Amino acid sequence: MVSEAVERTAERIATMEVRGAATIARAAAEALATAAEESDADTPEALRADLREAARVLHDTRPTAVSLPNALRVVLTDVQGETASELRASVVETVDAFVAGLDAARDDLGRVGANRLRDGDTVMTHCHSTDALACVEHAVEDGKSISAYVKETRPRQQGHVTAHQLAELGVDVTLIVDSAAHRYLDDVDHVLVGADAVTADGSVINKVGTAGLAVSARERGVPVLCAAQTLKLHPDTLAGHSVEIEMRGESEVIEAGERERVGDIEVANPAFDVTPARFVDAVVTERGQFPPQAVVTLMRERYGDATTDPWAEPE
Ligand code: RI2
Repeated sequence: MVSEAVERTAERIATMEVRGAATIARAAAEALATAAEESDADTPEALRADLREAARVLHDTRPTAVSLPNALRVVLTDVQGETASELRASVVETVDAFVAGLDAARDDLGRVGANRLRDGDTVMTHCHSTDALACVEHAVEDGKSISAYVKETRPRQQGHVTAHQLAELGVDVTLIVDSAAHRYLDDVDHVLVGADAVTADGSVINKVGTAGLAVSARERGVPVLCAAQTLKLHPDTLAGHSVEIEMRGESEVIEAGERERVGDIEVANPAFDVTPARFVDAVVTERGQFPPQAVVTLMRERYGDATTDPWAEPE
C-alpha cells in the first residue's frame, strides 16, 4: 500500500501545485525517502517492493518531464542494503545526495549560462524555469544589468512567477502576452528557456509556445538558449522512443460558463511542444554549453545506452 504522503505528493504533481521539471524531480525523490521511512517492511525485498509501488504512483502523474523518471531511476538503482534498516538508511542518504546534486547542477549551469549574457543584455523568457533563472541570477551577481521581456505563458501564466522572481533579482521586467513576442524580438539579445526533456537528436521539449518563439527568433537572428541540467536529457530517445506530450484538461483554457456560450467545440490543451535542434543555438548544462546536436554524447555518458524502469518490475 502506498503511503498517504506519497499519494499527496503525486496529487500535487498531477495538479501542478508542484511544477517545473527540477522541482518535480526533487519532490518525487523526497517522496521516495518518505515512503522508505514510513514503510514497515522488515526485509530488503519487501522494502524494495514498497519503493517500486511508490515510484509507480509518482511516475504516472505527468508523462513529459523526463526529470521525473530519471530521478526515480537514480534513487531506485543507487540504493543498497543487506537488511531493511540498512536499505532504509541508504534511501534517505541517496535522496539527500540527489537533492544536493540538483542544487549544485543548477548553480553550475547558472554560471555557464551567465557567461553568455553581457552587461545591458535583454532576454525573452517563456514559462518559468529554475534552470533558466539561474543563468540570469548569476549574471546579475556578476554585476551585469539585465532586462527581460517575460511572456505570460497561457494557459497557466507561469510567466507571472518568472516576472516576480526576475524583478526580485533587480532585472528590469516587461510582461507581455504570448502573441506579442514577435513584436519585441528586435529588442532582444537572447531567448532564454528551460526544458522538460531534451532528446538524443537535440530537440528541446518545453512549455507549449517555445517552438513558435524559437522559429520567430531564428527569423530575427536572435539566439535561443536552452538551460537544462543533464537530468533533463531523455535517455529513452537514444533507443528511438519518442516523448509523450502531455494533454491537459480544457478547464485550463476556457472557463465552464464561457465554454457553454461557445458551444459544442473541441478544446485541445497540449502542455508542451517540440523545438527541433536547428532552432536552438545552445543547450546550457552543468557540464558546460553544448550545441543541441552534441547532447547525445553527454546523454550516453550519464545514462549509458539502455535504461531500465525499476518501478515497472513485477512483484
Ligand atoms: P525547471 C516547466 O514545465 C516549464 O516547461 C519549464 O521550462 C520546465 O518545466 C523546466 O523547469 P511545467 O511543470 O526544471 O510548468 O528549469 O509544466 O524549473
